[in-house]
Amino acid sequence: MASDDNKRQETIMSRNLELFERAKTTIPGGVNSPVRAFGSVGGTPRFVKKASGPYFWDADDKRYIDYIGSWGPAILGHAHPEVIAAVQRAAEGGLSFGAPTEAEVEFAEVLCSMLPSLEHVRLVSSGTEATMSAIRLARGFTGRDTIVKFEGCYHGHSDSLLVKAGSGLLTFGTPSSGGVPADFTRHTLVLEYNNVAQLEETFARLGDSIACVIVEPFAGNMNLIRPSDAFVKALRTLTEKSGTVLIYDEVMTGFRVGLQCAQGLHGITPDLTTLGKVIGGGMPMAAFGGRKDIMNCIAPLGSVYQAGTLSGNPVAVAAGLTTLRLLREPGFHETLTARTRRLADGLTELGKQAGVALSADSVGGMFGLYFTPEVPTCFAEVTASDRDHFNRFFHAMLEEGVYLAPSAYEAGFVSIAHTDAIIDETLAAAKRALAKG
Ligand code: KE4
Repeated sequence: MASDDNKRQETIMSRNLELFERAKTTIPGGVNSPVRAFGSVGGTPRFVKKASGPYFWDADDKRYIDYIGSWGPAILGHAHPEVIAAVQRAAEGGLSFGAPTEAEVEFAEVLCSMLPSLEHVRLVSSGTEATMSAIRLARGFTGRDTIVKFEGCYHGHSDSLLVKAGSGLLTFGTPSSGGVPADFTRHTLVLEYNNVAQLEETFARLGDSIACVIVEPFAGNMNLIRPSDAFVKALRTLTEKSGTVLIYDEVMTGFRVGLQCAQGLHGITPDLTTLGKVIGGGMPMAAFGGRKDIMNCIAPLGSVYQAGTLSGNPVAVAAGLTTLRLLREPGFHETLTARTRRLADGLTELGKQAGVALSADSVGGMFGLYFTPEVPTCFAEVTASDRDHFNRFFHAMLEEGVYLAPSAYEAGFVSIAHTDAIIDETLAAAKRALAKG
């Protein structure tokens, strides 16, 4: 006979499960983006009913402390009243015009004022669009075809980026997704993140034929992985020397790791930068920009075509402008960074106390949690972590009302609404979750 609590638990699962089963009848896998399906951790996705500040409530009104925040955008916490009000005001004037507006000019000016490397910027609607366009632009500007990315980094789902490392040390990639012709990835070189020697060898042999290097300046799609100082320096030095465009993909790190993004922390000026997530505050908004001489190649000025029906639409711009204004308030990033670091250090300490091989790291408002004794430095080390233990921990935390990224290979995100008390509550939950083994 199921106890009342088990019955309640089953009832809770039945509402999310019911929605998941229903979703699968019309949406592939029941989700509109694969990672949401809990494929990596198993179990039933939680269907969000509403969200506010650091919390969301699922279809059965169970509250969770949310450490995804829409995979980064919700840096202010969900449904910030000033963002909601700005979106409502903008919407009352019309949702989208397919014509320029003053608001998007102001938004471009704000982005260029906040990020010195942006001399010109073009607004788009997703990170995928931003990176796809930046790569096409780099190829058009240099007249070269070869591009370099790093294993474990994700830059959206455009064809030439859905590629896995070739078999040999410097062999070109092969498609990592169905539906991508081998021809579409044969110009893509996949190297190892933080492998300076391999990067140097690649440029020694192929430098003059490489159009661009695209890199996550702090990787967040193979969990959080920091670049070494030597790697950061080599990326800039080698690309500068060979006339290769250095693209900092800051879709995730942009205004998340600091007010001047990862490039500000690195002291590096990339040639192009892609942005997304935070700059839209949860609305479909992304951007690519950088050196004017490169941006002058984009249509209608130059031959590199790029376009978008909803690019720069006033509602997304209103959310972005308000978000960027609020995160510029004095002390915002210092507070966010300190709280995120307290979470990471607290998790590391709990792992030690529980005798578990667990480590954690953080940069600004993003963190990594690894079931490995040491913080990993590359994709191979991340994949060596104890994924089964992570999955048990993930579900134990879900039961505790804490929502982590549903994959051992994703970073987590803290918002300014995650107070010290909420970090403490999370650590107390983690202690109980670790005790379950
Ligand atoms: P979108 O097309 O999903 O807006 O952005 C693609 C993208 C580009 N560059 C970086 C560094 C990114 O992290 C992303 C998207 N990040 C994932 C999170 N791992 C989005 C979540 C999802 O795919 O549902």
